[in-house]
Amino acid sequence: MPLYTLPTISRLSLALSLLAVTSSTYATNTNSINPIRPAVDNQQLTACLDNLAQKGVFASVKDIFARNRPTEVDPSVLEALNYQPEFSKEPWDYLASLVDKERVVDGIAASEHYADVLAKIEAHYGVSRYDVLGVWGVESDFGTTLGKKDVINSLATLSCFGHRQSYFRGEYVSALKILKQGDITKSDFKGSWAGAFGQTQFMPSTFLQLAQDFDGDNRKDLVNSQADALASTANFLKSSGYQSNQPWGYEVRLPSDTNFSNNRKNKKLVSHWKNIGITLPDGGALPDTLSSVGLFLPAGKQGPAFLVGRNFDAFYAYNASENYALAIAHLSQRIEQKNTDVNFANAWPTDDLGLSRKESREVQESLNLLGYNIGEVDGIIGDKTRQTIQKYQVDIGIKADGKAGKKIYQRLMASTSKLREAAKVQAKINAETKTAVNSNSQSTTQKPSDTKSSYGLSNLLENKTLLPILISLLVALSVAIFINRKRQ
Ligand SMILES: [Ca+2]
Repeated sequence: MPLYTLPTISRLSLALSLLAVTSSTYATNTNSINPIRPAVDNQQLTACLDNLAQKGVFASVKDIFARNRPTEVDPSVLEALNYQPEFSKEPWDYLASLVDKERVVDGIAASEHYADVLAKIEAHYGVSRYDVLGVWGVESDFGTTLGKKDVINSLATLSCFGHRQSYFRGEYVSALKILKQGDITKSDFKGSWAGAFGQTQFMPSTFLQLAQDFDGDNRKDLVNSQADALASTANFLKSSGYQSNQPWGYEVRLPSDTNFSNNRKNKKLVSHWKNIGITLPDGGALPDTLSSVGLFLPAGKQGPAFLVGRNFDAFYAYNASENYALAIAHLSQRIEQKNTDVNFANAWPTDDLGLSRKESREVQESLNLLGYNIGEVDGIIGDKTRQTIQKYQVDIGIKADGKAGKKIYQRLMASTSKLREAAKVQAKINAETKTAVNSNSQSTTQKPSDTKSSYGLSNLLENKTLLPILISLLVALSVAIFINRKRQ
């Protein structure tokens, strides 16, 4: 979500309050939000909106305000506002889910599918198509994850309750202006709990300043039009100081005998960094593609190191977080290189790396198979998943840190391999039975005896391939029941 808004609004303080559930990827996972239910009621909302209706700032949107007044508080929005993360997230965990193989593959496909419009945007705004794709992929997973909260209802609630009412009232007025202009319809106006919406996840005030109509239909439709959304992202980056034909920076190798501190804002000539012994990861000389760069060390001197320029700062402007900016930079580069290996040349300083979304889904599925109630399998590691991992760690007698990394992933994969195999077989049987039933119900000539499923228990027992799997399933189920009993 871009936090580039009116200069009178403190982006930093908002950033601090929003960072906990910063990108839409996390904000939409309500499973991960603690149930801190504020004491508010619908009558208070009505009284507050009556009061707002009298304020001058709402005068220009009086009619549209009256026609779209919510009557009920959305408590989940206030829970999200008050959310305090229970577990800290290391940079390698953050990067692993935002820049995984799946997202790079999707980005490469998007670069080909939208090649024509991306070329036009690149020519018009002077912003690399890969940088636009990097933002698009991180913000909304290439337009597939836009958020489900009604923006008007969320902003009405946040304008009347909570600790950011003044800021959100400005966004509420902006959202009503967008509705009045007809750029976004009420039914399309869905987004994160904080009101960021569309494929670019713009806040309403950012939309009013920077959204573009690039497909020429006289609507700035950041929900349905890829051309509008991608052009708006390019326009945002350009207005944040993006320099054409410059890379965001590059990964480097530091000399081992020198101390360095993390300070990307302290930009110096490339020659300065060369003179103190910094090279490319393979030992090659730093390129002269950027004149002035700063050193960014996301995990200190021992982890990956980067020299970054002005365009990295433009990514940062989108969401006031250096790791967020690195996610965009990294995704952009891997899409451009068509390289699905998302590891950096220098390893992160940990023996327990983060998980891709696929691995996170497998962790959740495995916990479900073992009888833990993980809820929705969404590949998002929120508090609920980590609390469940803690329970599992207690049950098997290892350190209960709730950490969702490669170590717990490998352990779960090993202990549920038979269960997952059996679940796959069961899913296949279900699918084939369904197909058989469908095909039989469509046939009018078939005899009743033909409709009998070929997967009855006797058939299963006769089937030499399925029998060992069935036995494995029974053994694995016994293990799951054993663990369950131990927990109780
Ligand atoms: Ca348009």
